[in-house]
Amino acid sequence: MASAATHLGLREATLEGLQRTPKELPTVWLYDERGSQLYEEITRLPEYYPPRREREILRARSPEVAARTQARTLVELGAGNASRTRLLLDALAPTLERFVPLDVSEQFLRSTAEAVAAEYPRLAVDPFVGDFERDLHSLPAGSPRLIALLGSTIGNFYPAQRRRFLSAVAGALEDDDAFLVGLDLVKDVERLAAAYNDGRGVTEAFVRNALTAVNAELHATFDQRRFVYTAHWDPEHEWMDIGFRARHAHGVSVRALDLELAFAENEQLRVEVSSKFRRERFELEARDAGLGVDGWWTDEAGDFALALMTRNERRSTCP
Ligand code: AVI
Repeated sequence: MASAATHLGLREATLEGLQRTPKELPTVWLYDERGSQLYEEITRLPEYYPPRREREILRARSPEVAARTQARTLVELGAGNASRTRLLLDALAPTLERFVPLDVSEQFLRSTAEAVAAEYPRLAVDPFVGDFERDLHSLPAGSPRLIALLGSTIGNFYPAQRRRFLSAVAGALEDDDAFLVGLDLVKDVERLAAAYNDGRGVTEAFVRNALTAVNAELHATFDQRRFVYTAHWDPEHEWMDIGFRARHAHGVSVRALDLELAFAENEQLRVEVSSKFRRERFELEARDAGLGVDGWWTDEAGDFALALMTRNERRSTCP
């Protein structure tokens, strides 16, 4: 199993994030083992529609994706339990030789890899522990490759980060490779708010787990009772803004970072943003990054989209 040296990077990013306005924790704190389990639970919540919508599109369109890409290698970034990936694996069966799930959670990744290997005995399954923002350049060869980032995970990047990421993908793609991305689309605010404020409080538990993880790993003193969970729609940025606000003024120490934080009453602590997309704007962003959108499919309700991209230069030969 390959491994990425993300630890030092995460400390630096945490130090930097907590000194920003608003204060912020890097999203990666959400995905320790417990966080990954809670996220799986979120994907089954009635309010959290994206996985069902994406599955609907994959069910209908995977054969077309397979016909267009003829992929020998499928790389799934942020694979989780690869639940929707199986639709791609089935459709790609005639050409596919290798599946490379990549995730930051090693234990979770190991069980995903074992499950897929047992279900698809003809497939080489090579899990890769890593952070796809940093490790794109070290992905295994084996063109034509299909690199997939499902679940609208790209929505958790800030716009500048997303531009860098899309440029890095364009740089990592060989001529025959393709990139498939899942995108949650802008929609009715009530449905968006409900998706991140579920009735059972699973999303809140998922986001609170980031505080527990930082307390454990960085010897911090975040007190859950002093923070109220919040997830609201930001119409200017078209993202859900997810995290906490401090119930009252208080201090938090992050001993491993030698950091003393002062929270004012109602001050925000952001843990993630979840951007929602519009087709035209996304296509422009992709083009600027060096990627051409060759396929765009939505579910019947128009809630979610899958975009299939190749490097810009190839577009003239691939109408
Ligand atoms: C992983 N990512 C796409 C999820 C989202 O919808 O932004 C993470 C999530 N956060 C709260 N609920 C789900």
